[in-house]
Amino acid sequence: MLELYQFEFSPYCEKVRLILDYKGLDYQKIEVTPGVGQVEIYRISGQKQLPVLKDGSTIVADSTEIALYLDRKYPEKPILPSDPVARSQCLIWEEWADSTLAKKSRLPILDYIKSDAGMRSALLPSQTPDVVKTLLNSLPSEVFEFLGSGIGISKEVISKANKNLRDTLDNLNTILVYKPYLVGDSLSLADLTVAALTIGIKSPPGDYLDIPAQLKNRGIPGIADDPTYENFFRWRDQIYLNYRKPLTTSRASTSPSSIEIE
Ligand SMILES: N[C@@H](CCC(=O)N[C@@H](CS)C(=O)NCC(=O)O)C(=O)O
Repeated sequence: MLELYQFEFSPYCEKVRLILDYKGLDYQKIEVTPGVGQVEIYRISGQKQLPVLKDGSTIVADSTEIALYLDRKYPEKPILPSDPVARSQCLIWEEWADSTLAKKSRLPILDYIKSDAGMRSALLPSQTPDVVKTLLNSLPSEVFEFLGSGIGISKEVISKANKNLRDTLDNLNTILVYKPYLVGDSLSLADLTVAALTIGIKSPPGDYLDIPAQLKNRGIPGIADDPTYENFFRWRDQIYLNYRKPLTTSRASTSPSSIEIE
């Protein structure tokens, strides 16, 4: 079976999970412990970031490489258009989402996480002892405010980043009012990437992510709940409804294991 070395709340890992589900491929998730677990990832893939896919003796790192690999190796339900122009447009959208959309989302998400205790503990590896989670939850958000300002994130910078992200969501929202797919007339890697890369802005409402229930269908206040982007999130959630497989086990029973790679 395919094995996906991952972080549960990583948008790049989510992109690969969405592609795997879309293609109907079975896979096993292996949650990697940040830091120590990544040493082994470096050993097997020559770099330390996740996702990494293991398919028999083949190891593929980087969500784009994994997407291309999966479409080559498992061509049923293709995610890349066969028309060369559409294919190039699709890859340009994908690259835009992986870089620009991800970058525009980063600060607004960080700001949201640091002011939300539930969110902070949700992003810790599931095997983090409860005592550490409780301690982190009990810290007032001013502590995180202070840490934030220590690395130069002022309120003005955050508000500019929020405005930037809003402008981008506005554009996506408008495009999707007029057409159901970002490229051509069928679902492609472009749609799957944009859908997955926005889970941190607002998590999808269903039971897809191994995060506490109270964080589902929630996101950056003032953006996730703004009706201006309703069309975009309806489009995104429909992709989830159509293609993403819901979790089959609860958070408690899928706690991460340390990685084992022969
Ligand atoms: N270009 C990579 C980016 C992957 C990436 O940034 N992964 C993050 C998780 S969201 C990561 O592994 N961060 C840990 C680190 O950089 O050490 C891809 O598309 O897979």
